[in-house]
Amino acid sequence: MKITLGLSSLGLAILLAMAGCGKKMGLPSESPLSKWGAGDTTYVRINPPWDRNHPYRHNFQDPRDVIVGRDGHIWVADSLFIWKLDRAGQILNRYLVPGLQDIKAIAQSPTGQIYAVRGDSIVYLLDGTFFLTHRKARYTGVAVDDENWIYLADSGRQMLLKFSADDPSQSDTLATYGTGGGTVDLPRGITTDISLNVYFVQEGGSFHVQKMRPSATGYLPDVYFGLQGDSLKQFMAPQDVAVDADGYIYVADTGNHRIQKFSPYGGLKIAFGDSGSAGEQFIFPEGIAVDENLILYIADTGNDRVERYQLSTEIDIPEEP
Ligand SMILES: [Ca+2]
Repeated sequence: MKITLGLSSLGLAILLAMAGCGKKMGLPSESPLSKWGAGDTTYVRINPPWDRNHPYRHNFQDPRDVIVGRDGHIWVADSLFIWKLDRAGQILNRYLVPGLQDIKAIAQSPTGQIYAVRGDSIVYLLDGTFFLTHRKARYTGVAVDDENWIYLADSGRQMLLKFSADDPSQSDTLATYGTGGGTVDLPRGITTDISLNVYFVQEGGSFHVQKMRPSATGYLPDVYFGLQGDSLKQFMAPQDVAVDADGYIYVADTGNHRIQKFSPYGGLKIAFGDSGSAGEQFIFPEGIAVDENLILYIADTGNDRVERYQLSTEIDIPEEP
């Protein structure tokens, strides 16, 4: 299926509608669960958190996405800025994109370009170049693969799409609205892996976490799970997903104020976090990323901070097939 791209050239004004800001969120969970781990493997918080009390003074305001960039840096999008940090948290730069506030998600291309989405548009970083828009779109997630294809979750039109950053006339629809695996209902965060599988989370319906794989005839549902709720392997308005080099899936279970980790097949490995501002607590965390050392970076949105967590051991846990 071909889609129409409203593509404009460099220098056009950014026209950003203020629509699409309402977000459904679950109530804070009253679940007694605070942490669950198999065996003796747990996630340990790396101190200090990146917040305003840190020596580097990370004055984040509602950080909503964090990525491990292809340039090796950590990039954070908050309500005003896109921040570029090194792995130790030192602030290397802070970009104000003119007219572009409340960025929902960011991604970095193989050439180092940062793409940011906010409701109805996708833009280049730095010069604020207006890159793509659609009147009915509400972009809620963005990813870029090694071949410079840009993937978008569009909650307005209820679809996942991708297009080539090198030739935007090349585009494809990956999924459309539905209730089963391989369909979307209010999709949010999206990411890809080295095999070009596509992972996304969604707020609506069921199957809140999904993996799709490319095939000769299009994208096929591969792994999908998750009902709404606050039990293990249930979700409340999850906003982001990350995948590591071994295919483990990490979900920002935003409305439950926790992180859940799954095997490549969807078996629950670990869940941790509950509502609050202390250690091992989050308030509506909206973004998650994982680096090559398996350190998790979590945009703890409601606490205005970025948290890092590391696995306490490398002990193997028997796989759930
Ligand atoms: Ca993300």
